[in-house]
Amino acid sequence: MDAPRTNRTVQTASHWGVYHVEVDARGQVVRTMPFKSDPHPPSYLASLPETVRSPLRIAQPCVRAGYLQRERTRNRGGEPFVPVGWDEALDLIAHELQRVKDEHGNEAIYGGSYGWASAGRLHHSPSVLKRFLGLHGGYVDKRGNHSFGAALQIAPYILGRSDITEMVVPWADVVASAELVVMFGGASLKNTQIDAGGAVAHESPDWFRRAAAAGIRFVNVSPSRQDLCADVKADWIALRPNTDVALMLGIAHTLEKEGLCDREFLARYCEGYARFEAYLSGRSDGHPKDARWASRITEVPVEVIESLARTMATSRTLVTTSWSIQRADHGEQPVWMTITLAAMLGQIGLPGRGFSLGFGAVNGTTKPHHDGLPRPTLPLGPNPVKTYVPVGRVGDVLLRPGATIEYDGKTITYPKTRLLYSIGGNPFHHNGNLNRFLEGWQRLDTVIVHEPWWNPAARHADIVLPATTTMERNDILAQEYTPFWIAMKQVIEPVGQARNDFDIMASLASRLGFGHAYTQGRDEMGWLAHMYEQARAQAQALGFEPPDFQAFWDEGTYEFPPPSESKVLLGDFRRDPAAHRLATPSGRIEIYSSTIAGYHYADCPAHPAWLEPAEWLGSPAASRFPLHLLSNQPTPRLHSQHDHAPASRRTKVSGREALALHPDDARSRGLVPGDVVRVFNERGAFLAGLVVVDHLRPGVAQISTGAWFDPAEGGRPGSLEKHGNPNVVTLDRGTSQLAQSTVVQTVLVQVEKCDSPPPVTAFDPPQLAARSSCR
Ligand SMILES: Nc1nc2c(c(=O)[nH]1)N[C@H]1C(S)=C(S)[C@@H](COP(=O)(O)OP(=O)(O)OC[C@H]3O[C@@H](n4cnc5c(=O)[nH]c(N)nc54)[C@H](O)[C@@H]3O)O[C@H]1N2
Ligand SMILES: Nc1nc2c(c(=O)[nH]1)N[C@H]1C(S)=C(S)[C@@H](COP(=O)(O)OP(=O)(O)OC[C@H]3O[C@@H](n4cnc5c(=O)[nH]c(N)nc54)[C@H](O)[C@@H]3O)O[C@H]1N2
Ligand SMILES: [Mo]
Repeated sequence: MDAPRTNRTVQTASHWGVYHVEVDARGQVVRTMPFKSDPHPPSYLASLPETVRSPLRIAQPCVRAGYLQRERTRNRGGEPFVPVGWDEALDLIAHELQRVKDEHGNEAIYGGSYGWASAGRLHHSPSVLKRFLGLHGGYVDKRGNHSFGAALQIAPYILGRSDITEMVVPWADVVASAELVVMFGGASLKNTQIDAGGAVAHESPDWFRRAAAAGIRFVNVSPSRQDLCADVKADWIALRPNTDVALMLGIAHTLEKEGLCDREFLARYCEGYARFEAYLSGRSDGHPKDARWASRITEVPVEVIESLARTMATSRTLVTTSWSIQRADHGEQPVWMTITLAAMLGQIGLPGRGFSLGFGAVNGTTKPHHDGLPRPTLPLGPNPVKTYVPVGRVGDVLLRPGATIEYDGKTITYPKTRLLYSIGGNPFHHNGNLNRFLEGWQRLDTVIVHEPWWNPAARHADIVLPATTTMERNDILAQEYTPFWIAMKQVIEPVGQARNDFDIMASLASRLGFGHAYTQGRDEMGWLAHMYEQARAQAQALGFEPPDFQAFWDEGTYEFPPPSESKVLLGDFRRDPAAHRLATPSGRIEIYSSTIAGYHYADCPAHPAWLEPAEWLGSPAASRFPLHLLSNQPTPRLHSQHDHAPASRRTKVSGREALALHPDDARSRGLVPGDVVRVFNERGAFLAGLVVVDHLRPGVAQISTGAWFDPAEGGRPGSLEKHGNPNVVTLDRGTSQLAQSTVVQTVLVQVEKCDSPPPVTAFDPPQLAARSSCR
């Protein structure tokens, strides 16, 4: 880049918004300005500019001291790091990748690297890693995701499709057509700040206001009143966590009992309702799922359940279920039961009504959008290794190589992993039961991480390479639900010795003899132009007219014209179910699935059902651990990203992540706001700063995810976590044998005062050692 003498303004973008950065002649960030088309830019827009030069940036490649001595001490997270040169680090990695491949085969390499990384279509770290490892002979990949993994796996059996983010009704249709919106898990405004690949325009606050002005009635079914924006003055049904299916069954039973079901819809569009109805009525198991039964489980009064059922049946109703509800034990069931309940109401396929999964879980899914707009894309290439593991089971894989599990109707065998390569994700953020996970992690031969910052992922690696951030490179934003292609331009030179993930992989590829196959002779701008022109040709074939790459890059944005009509979820199917058969065996919505029946899974029966979660307020464990812990997405950051930025640190309480309790629960424990509390169960313990709130139901504790994992004794599984990372206490079992997805919302804890809390060290860089001192 040239070095200009005056301040410049450069456009770049993140998962949470497009912005302009003003930089001075020395390359210092002066200020950031939101994108002109964004009515409500998020509060933490400036987090990246603020942290780009943080003292926590990794200055140069580093190797764990014990690893460098080839002792394989397996004390990851508990040792200093030795700074090394780039060539030495790259040689070390290339040799190790070759050794593992030669001695153990490519199945010993785990490359399913999970994580949100950065926005941008070229420098998407997990993609550049997979392209590289594929050419190295392959890697074990992951299946599914942490966000909506249970829905992803069960939806094909119900609807014959797995495009979960398309199973959302657009806001405009809701405002135009719905009278009643019943939201299981609410639709917290904070979640719409972001979208994978980049939120461009934040419009949700306006939609809530329009919905309120249209007189639409909202019902927030959640342990937290804050899950729905105050503007819509929602009725709040504060059920016990993880009991949504029981409540839905109670509503369904009332509909049946009072003759309020749409029988015609069920007969014409659904398969197997009668078998479900036998369960609902209790004929098949002796337990009628009536409102009284549901009330005992959910603690929602019988009258509330019955009256809600009646209103739902007599209104133009939309039922929505948040992704959080399926991130729990038996998370497949709320998804199935949501669709079943909507089918009983008979409004599926009508504009603004029916059901939605994850309405408002991210920014874009409630917006009208073109189907399948082309996007500039870096090809991943083939992966010769066919072994894969469900993403939530990675810790289990590391601990139990050779074990078999059931997964989606198949038996899979865990591989023996020797080397784990992780870029663009934070395993000490996304995995459940971190103490058990750390035990598995310590069994690996080698862990390689690229990170911009000394965060928990970097601190628990053997070899750490400093990665650039978005501000230090060029890229293109092209998110599925935005009509924009946005140029993301390099704002500053790479900080310290940081390199782009793509360039790091290219250097490794050339050491391993497939450099050209990896780069195909293109550098960063070469790839961007190539990816852009390919997408442009596809767009032209669809009748759009994006300019050529240079013109796009100079202009900075291309906006697609809006779609001419808004799609109605399952609208075609409703209009003509024969011509638009679903891809299920019956061609219809399967309320009973013979395919799932054939799997004989006790934890995922053939129709939606209430199955007791492993831990909940109604279980025996609640006598020892009487609080259900909810760990929701954070307001001031994206997961663990920029936890070290001022926007996130301002929200800490007594230096730790805030844990919210109902006043009764605080009082009965003698706790006052600002106390440092110890939150614990049999799996672990963490510290947090107490806040006392009236928006939670009693018996529920709530903490945001994303506090950087900060164990009192680095590297030792089971030590006290000092900063407030909820995954120290969460479970790491699978939702069921069908989806094997994550269950982090299913967890009971106890909370007590911590009188002499150790200081938080999450934001102190690790100790660096000279090579000689560790011999
Ligand atoms: N208890 C609990 N746990 C949860 C959840 C929950 O609700 N409760 N939610 C789950 C869900 S839905 C999700 S999606 C996951 C999220 O889990 P993750 O996606 O793993 O979380 P992030 O903090 O976004 O991690 C991204 C990492 O990539 C790094 N990074 C950013 N840009 C770059 C880059 O260009 N190069 C490199 N090399 N690195 C980069 C960031 O510094 C950060 O460390 O967490 C899951 N975990
Ligand atoms: N600002 C910000 N926004 C984000 C993210 C972020 O990190 N920061 N992450 C994004 C990602 S990756 C994802 S997957 C989505 C996730 O979107 P969601 O899964 O919808 O988000 P959460 O905040 O985890 O959960 C929403 C609410 O569900 C409620 N809840 C939890 N358990 C239950 C239950 O058993 N029953 C009921 N009825 N309610 C329950 C909690 O009160 C919680 O506040 O959010 C995205 N949005
Ligand atoms: Mo997610």
